[in-house]
Amino acid sequence: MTTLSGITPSGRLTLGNHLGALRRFTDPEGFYFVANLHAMTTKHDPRRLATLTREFATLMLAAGTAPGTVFVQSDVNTHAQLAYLLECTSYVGELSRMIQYKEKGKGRPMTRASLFTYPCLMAADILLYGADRVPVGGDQSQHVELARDVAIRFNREYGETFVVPQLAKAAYATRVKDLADPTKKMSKSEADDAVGTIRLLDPPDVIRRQIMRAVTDSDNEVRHDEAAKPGITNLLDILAACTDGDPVQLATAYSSYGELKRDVADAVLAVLEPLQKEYARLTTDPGAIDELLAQGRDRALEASLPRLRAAERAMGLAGSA
Ligand code: AQP
Repeated sequence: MTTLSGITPSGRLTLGNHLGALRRFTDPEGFYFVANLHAMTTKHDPRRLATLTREFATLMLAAGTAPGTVFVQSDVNTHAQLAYLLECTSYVGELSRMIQYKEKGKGRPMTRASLFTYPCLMAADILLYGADRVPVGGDQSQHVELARDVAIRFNREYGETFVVPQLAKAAYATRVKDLADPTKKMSKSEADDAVGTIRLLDPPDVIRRQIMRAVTDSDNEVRHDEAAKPGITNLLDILAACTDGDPVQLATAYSSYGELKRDVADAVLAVLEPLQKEYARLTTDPGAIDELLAQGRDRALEASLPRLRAAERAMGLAGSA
């Protein structure tokens, strides 16, 4: 089974991204990429994109993702090349039904064309590596369905070329909620100074302060109850994810919110401080990071090129032997 996962540099990485994604990027045979091409579907600042791309790749390495499995999407040309072939296999009708396009584009004429064709690039990301099971949740599942449809159509029209991916329900992963509004998830595209978002590279005192100020409720009973007590439940979930504990069980140990928050802050910092130290260590040697990313790029290219070539041949493109 091929493990493949991308993470879009649309804002500075959060605790949610680490607990839900980054720290699970552990398959030494996997492919983990900074999806920088996906960060260009809406108005973007080139300098910030370049900075975030480098920061993401370095954080992936700092989090322990095996060197050689980490790469930057735009370094591996096969993604954009296959995306074009898949655009030639997709229909305007199906792409216009994509919820993200409808929500972010809202029918505005100045919507970037890439927001419309983005699902073809995501299909290319998946199909290039023959990923058979794609664990995604929420609004990404529609895009995996599209990747399936496109793969089936391509195989039927041009000959068996792609593994048709199965949509796998994402394994249970903590959904970290925003500390200021625990009814919504913590998202990296929030403003950089949003008080409810913990960034992986925030200084420890800032992180501790944010946790101590997390929104809770007024009855002062520590209980895991998402509907009635979203703030406390979020803190218990974070504590459980950082300590490998059970959130319901952990609740029984606390009689005050202050005590719980202090332990959450300690647990989060126990996870993030080593990550920050390793990040700082890596950044002292930019050449070594370049080298690791070049390894990842070459391995991804080698793994994906045969399928791109097969697709090109199947579609009748000359000179692609
Ligand atoms: N709050 C979260 N809790 C747990 N996991 C999370 N992930 C994101 N937020 C949380 C996981 O991180 C990865 C990021 O995937 P993505 O870059 O495609 O973006 P996303 O899922 O849309 O994440 P964000 O942080 O909310 O970004 P924006 O704000 O740009 O939309 C995924 O594996 C996701 O499950």
